[in-house]
Amino acid sequence: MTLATILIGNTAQAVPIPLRGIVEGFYGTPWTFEDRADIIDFCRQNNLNSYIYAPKDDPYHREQWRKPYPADKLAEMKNLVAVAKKNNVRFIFAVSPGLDLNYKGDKGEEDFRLMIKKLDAMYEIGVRDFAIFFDDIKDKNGKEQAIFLNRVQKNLRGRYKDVAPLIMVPTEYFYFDMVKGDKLKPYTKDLAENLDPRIVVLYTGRGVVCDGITDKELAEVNKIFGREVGIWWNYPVNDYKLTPDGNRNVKLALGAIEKLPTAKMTAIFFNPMGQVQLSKLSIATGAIYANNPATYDDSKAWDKVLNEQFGSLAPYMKIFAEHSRHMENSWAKVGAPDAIEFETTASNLLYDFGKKSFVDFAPLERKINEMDRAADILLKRLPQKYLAECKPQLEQFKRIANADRVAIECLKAGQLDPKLEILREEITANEKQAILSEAAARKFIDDVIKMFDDQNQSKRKKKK
Ligand code: LOG
Repeated sequence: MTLATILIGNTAQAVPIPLRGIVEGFYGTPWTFEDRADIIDFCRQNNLNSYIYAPKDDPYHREQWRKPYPADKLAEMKNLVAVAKKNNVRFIFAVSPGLDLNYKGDKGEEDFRLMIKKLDAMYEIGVRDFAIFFDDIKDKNGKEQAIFLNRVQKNLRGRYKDVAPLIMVPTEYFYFDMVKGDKLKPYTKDLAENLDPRIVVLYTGRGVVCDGITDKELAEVNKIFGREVGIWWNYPVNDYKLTPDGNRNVKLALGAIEKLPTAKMTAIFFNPMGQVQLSKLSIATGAIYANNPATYDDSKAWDKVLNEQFGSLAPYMKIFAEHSRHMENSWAKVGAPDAIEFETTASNLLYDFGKKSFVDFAPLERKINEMDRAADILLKRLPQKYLAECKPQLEQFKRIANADRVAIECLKAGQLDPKLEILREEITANEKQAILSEAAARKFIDDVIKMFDDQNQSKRKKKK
């Protein structure tokens, strides 16, 4: 310890997570090479040291993993690897061979050879970090996967002294899928028992997309695998919020990273949205976390990053982002609730309505006006690179604010204006491409319409 570090005094030293960065691991249109170069530069600026190349819908990464990259793609990759090197960011090249990988016999030997050939080609263009992922596949042979990975690792590290330990994702990659009751499921048991202890295992938490990981939960999974596992964190990724017609990136995850462990750990990778620029908001908070988990404060980090990234537009961006940070469906749940203050103000108002002689609409009206104004300003002044990624959502935000205002007018008038139902139809139609504030500002419209419907129904009943 130097004198300087001692003199800093009692303030705890920052302990960054050794491997920290981004995993381009989502379904849907992969980022472009320009996007990736930009995000690697962003990594350097935010002291993130790794980028994993693993776009599910790059055929050469998964469905046709055996095929070598054609010359033009390889040239782009080579450039990117150079950009990463210049920025001091590890470029981790991943293959997902599990859809049809053979382990045994001649086919097994052939596939092993093809995998090595694929990775060798990447070594030649400068890649020194490799990953093999087995998520989202049917095959669950833990032992064979382990043998395969051990062999790949041994082969590469045998020939190249400068290759980092392999990184892998299991087929049972979230805790609730690894166990049944208090027992390990056979796949996880076989994998954990056979996998070279130097290979880095990534997992996603108790679920695929879940509301945080505690130190205790992480310790449990470390125990299962007999090593310090790393985290593949599924926020801000938004590929699973599917609309009926299959749109993937309709809800933007603009919140802060939150609820992650403070205990020492080995790696964390954030899986981003298809929207590369807007992913930087939550990932920059993740970078603050990853550089010092023990002192991380999500709401402070969020404010800091909003200011850094959006300058004078930060207050408006914050209003918008507050309504677009919680991600939830039947199996996924992550991110702070949307617009908590709006929600409580609106529910209190509806609770009071009809019970009290005086209801104060002003607080909610103020919020609605702020939303409307923020949407206008952002639509007008947000730089094009951001606007290109959130115009439908901003327009939807404005529609919702507008309908909320009409909903309040209805409450004041004591009757439902058919206009509100028309506005809601318009919003519903646009939910094919833009969703936000489902449990707050968007919900208020439904709540008001329902309230009048219920009233009318009970009136009708009374008449009968
Ligand atoms: C995939 C990932 C996807 C994410 C969110 C992992 C390890 N794999 O359910 O590619 O982006 O969930 O939809 C996943 O998370 N599978």
